[in-house]
Amino acid sequence: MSTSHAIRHIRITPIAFRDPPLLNAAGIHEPWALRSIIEIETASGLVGINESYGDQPMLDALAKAAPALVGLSPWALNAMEQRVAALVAPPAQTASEFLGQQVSLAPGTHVSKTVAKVISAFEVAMLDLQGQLAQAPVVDLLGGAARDSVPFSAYLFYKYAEHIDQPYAPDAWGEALTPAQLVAQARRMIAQYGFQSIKLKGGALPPDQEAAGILALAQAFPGMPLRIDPNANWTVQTSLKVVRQLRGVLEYYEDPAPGLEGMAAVARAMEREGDVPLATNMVVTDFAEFRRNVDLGCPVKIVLSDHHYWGGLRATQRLATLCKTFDLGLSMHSNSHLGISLVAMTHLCASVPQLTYACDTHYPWQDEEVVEGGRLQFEQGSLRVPTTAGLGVTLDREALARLHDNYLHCGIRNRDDLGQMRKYDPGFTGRQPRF
Ligand code: GKR
Ligand code: MG
Repeated sequence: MSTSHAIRHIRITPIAFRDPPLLNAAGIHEPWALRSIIEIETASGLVGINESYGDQPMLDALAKAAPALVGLSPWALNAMEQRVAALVAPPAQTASEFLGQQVSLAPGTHVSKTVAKVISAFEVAMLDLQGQLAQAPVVDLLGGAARDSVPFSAYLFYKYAEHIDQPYAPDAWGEALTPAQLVAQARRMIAQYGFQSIKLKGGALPPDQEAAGILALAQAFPGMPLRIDPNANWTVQTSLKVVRQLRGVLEYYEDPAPGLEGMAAVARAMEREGDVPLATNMVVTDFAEFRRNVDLGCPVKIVLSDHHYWGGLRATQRLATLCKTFDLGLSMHSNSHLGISLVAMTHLCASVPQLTYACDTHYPWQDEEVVEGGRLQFEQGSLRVPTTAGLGVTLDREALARLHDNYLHCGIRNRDDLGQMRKYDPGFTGRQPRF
């Protein structure tokens, strides 16, 4: 390939966008969510883009690794991976060891994931460049589309009506703390996006109240697949109590109890009762943990992957092959994100034949965008797989400048749901499992 397409420059722009006061096991979302926008420019003037985490350690790692890409061909993904791995310090502990210290809701923020996250951040932007060079959508570079649209689920959260800091006008969703308010939230989200399955972020309110929320959803949406995810904030005993309350209602049970051992204990007890499969984005978060799950006889039956921390789109395809080998289901986890991240997920999911469940997305909770043309449009809960070159989205430079300005002024540099919750409740310990 001609050297004129060699990588000349990498730009990383941190951004912040409005995020509602969503409750979870760790506490509550801060008013601003952070992301980074990655631009890889070739000598010929092409620009490949991507979106990833925006916490300070990630920005530092991206800045450290970026110079190593200069001079590489956009096709040289393996060389990029080697250079990143050589530059970014390998973790001293595994993700599980980190998780053991403090249950975290966002494996993507662990330092144990830094190499995989940086590789993913650059890989997607390089695939975008490859697509522009080949005049092919990214999904074609991944082997072609197994489906032409990708289904997502309605991702419900318990929430307050407004942020305690009140940095901007309250969001339009209002409070959701009761089953009736939760059903109203679901109705609104489904009317707007057409989702055909529902996930409830739990682990925030007492488990009986959350079980009542799911039962109210089951009544309001008969036949709709339902999931609950308390992010390991329940003991094994509580997990079993809740799943019994929800017998016959759940499609899958996501991360009820802490650790692979906790999940295995829940699975063993449920097996005797022929209950729902367990899913995770907390205890199978890399290939080493995948192996541990296999060694334990696969208590976790569904892996919720996330290309942002699994090492990219190609690594997630490898994970998909492993899931098929071990007869495990596969779907996708999400964090607060914008359109570039969502469209990368869409290309990936289109390329994975055995995607077995509708994917998570926080997208309805965001009201800003960084891509030209504004917010992506769902049709009946699904996103069409782009057919134009590369990712099929381009940066809206004005929006990027505005969101970067948000970042400069918001004062947040690392996600801190626990610290934010302490503003509402100074005695909040964040102890997990809490229930
Ligand atoms: O956004 O509060 C949140 C979620 O709890 C997120 O942090 C989790 O990583 O959505 C995620 C999950 O499924 O665990
Ligand atoms: Mg989860």
